[in-house]
Amino acid sequence: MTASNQTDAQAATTQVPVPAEFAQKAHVASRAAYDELCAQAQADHAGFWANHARKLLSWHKPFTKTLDESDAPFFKWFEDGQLNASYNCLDRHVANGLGDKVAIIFEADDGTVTRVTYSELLERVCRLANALKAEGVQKGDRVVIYLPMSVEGVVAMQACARIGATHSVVFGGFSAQSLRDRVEDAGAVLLITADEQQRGGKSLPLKAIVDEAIGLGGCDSIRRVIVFRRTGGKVAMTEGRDVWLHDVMAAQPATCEPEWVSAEHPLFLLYTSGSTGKPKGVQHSTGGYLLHATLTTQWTFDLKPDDVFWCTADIGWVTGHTYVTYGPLSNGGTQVVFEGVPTYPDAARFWRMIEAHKVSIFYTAPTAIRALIKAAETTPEVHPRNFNLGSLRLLGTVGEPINPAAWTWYHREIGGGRCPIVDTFWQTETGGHMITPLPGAHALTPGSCTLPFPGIDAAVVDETGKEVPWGQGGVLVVRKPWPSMIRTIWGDPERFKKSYYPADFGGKYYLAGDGAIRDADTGYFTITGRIDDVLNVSGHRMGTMEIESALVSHPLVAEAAVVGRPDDLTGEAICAFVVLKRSRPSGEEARQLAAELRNHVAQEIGPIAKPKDIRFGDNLPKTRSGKIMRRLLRVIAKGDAVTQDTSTLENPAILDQLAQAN
Ligand code: 6R9
Repeated sequence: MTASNQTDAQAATTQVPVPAEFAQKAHVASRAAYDELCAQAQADHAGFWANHARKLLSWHKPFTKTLDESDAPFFKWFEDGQLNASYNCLDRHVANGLGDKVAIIFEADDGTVTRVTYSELLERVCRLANALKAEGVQKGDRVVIYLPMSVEGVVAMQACARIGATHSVVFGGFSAQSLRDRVEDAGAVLLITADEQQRGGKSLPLKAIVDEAIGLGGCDSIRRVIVFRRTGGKVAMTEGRDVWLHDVMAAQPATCEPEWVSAEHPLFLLYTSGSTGKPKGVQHSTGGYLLHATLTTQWTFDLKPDDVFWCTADIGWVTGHTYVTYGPLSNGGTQVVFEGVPTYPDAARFWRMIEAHKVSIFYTAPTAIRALIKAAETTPEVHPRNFNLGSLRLLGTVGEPINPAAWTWYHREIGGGRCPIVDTFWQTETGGHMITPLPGAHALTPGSCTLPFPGIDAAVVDETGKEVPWGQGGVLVVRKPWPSMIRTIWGDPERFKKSYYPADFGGKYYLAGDGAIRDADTGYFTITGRIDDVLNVSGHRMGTMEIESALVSHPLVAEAAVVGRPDDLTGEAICAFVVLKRSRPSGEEARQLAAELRNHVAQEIGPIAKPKDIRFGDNLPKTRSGKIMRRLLRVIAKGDAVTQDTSTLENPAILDQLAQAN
C-alpha cells in the first residue's frame, strides 16, 4: 500500500489517543467508564444484560427470567418476555413525537434523493404487513427477500418482523441456484423481489432470476411472489402467483397492530458460508438480537439524535441487517441508504455523498477503502481532499482485517485526523459487534479491533481451550453466552453444535472460526484470519467447498481444490486448481476453459465467487491416503517456492506443474 507513505509495520505501532472533545460527549466517555461496565458484566453477567434490555427496548410483556442455560448450547434469553421488533424501530418513536424526523435518506444509483420520515416508514411497513397477512403469511412462516438496496428492502424486513414472519434476505448478487437452495432450505411461503436492480448505471435482472430459481424446482412452498417495480424494465408475471408490490400495498389499510412475539421468536434466518459445501441458515432471535443491535449502535457508533449515520453494507449481509434495518431505527436515528456502488459515476461517490448529506458517522469495509485509495492515487479529481468531509465525527470498518496502512489513510484523508475509527470485529452468527473500540474510551492501534464489547467474554485459547498468554497467537472463543448469539442452524441443530460448540473445547466455548492474538502490553486483540476453510474476499465469506462443488458440477471437471491467496485489494483472492476429465489444456484453450469455468461458478453461486486464478493440472498434490494437500496449494497460489517436506506426497512432481501452470 503506497497510499499512506507508511508501511503496515510502522503504522501498527502507533497509538492514537481518544480526542478529548469526542470523549466529553460520548455515551461511554472514558476508559474508566468502559472498565466499570466490564466489571458490572463480570460481577453479574445476566443482570448486566437484563438491565440494558429493560432500559433500551419496549416490552409488551416484561421478561421474568433473563438467561436459560438448561439446554446449552441452545441458550435462551428473556424468553417469557414479549415484544415486537418493528414496534421498537418505528411506533415508539412516532409515539414520542419523532414522526416527522427523517428515518431514511435514500440515494438511488442515479443520484435521486428521497427522504422518508418515521411516520411514513411506519405507514409503509403497516401496509405491506397487512398485505402479507392477506396473502396468508402467518407468524413463524419464512419469507425470502431478494431485493436491491432500497427503502422497500427495509420495509419488507420490518413488515415481516411486524407480523412475526421470519425473513431470510438473499443478497441480490446471488445466482438462481443459490436463491433456489435458500428458498428450499428455509421452506419459504412467499418471496419479495424487484423487476430489476440498478447498479453502476446498469439494470440487472432480479425477477428473471427468481423465475429461473423457481423453474429449477424445489420451491413448491412458495405461494406468492411480490414484485417491487424499481426500473420499470419488462418482466414476465406469472398469473396467479406474481403480484405487484404497489398494488398489494395500495389495497391495504395504513395501520397494522404488531404481533407480540416471545423474545426467542426467530426474527430472521441469514445464510452464510461454513467449511462444508452447504450454506447454513443462521437463526437469530427477536429480543436478544434487537438488544445488541440497539446497544452497539449506541455505544460503538455513539449515535446521537442529530447524527446522520451511514452504513454502506447491503441488506443481503448481516451488517445491513444490524446496522441498516435494525440498530439505527431502533435508536430513532437518521441514516443514509444507498442503492449504488462506490465507483459510479466515479470513485468519489462516497465522498460526495458524505458532503451532500452531512454524514457524521460512516461505516464501510476495508476492501472499499483500499479500492478508493487506489483510485485517489491515480485520479486526482476523485481524491477525498476535493470534498468537504467536515461533518464526519466517527468512522468504522467491518468485514475483514484492515491493514494498518489503509487504516492510517482512512484516519487522515477521510477523518481529517480528528475522527476515531471503530474497527468492529463480529460475524453473522454473533448478531452484532463483539470486539470493537468504544470511540470515547479506547486509544486506537491501527489494525487492532482493541477490546471486547462490555458483556462479551472473548478470549484467545489453545487447542485444549486454555487461555494463552498475551503476545501468543491462538483461537478466538467466547466463553459466556450473549443475547444476540446465533440460536441454531435452521433445520440442523447438530451442525450448530458441531460448528460452534465442538467437543475439542469441552463443548463450552463458542468457537468463532478465527485466529487472534492479544498485544503483549495492552491486551488489544488483532484478528489473524479464519482458521477453517472459509475465505474472505472483499469482506464476503465464501466456503472453499462451496466453490469446489460448483466447479466439479461442470461436466468437464474431474476434481478441484480451492484455496485463498493474499490480495492487495480484496484481502484474499480465490485460486482454483482444476483437473479435467480430459487432458490438461494449455495456451489459448486453457484461457478459454478458465473463462468458461469462471462463468459457471458465477451461474452456480454468484459473480462474487468467481475464482481469480484457475490453474489446470494432471492431478492435485495428495497424500498417500488420498487427501489433497491444500497447505501446499496455498504456497503455490501465493507464488512462493515450496520448502516444506513433501515426502508424504503420492505425486511430488505435480507441484512443479501446478506452480508453472496458469
Ligand atoms: C460482520 C461480518 C465474519 C468474518 C469473521 C472474520 C471477518 C469481520 C472483522 C473481521 C478482522 C474485523 N471479520 N470483521 N476480521 N477484523 N473487524 O463481516 O460477518 O460476513 O459473517 O463474516 O469476517 O473472519 O469471522 P460475516
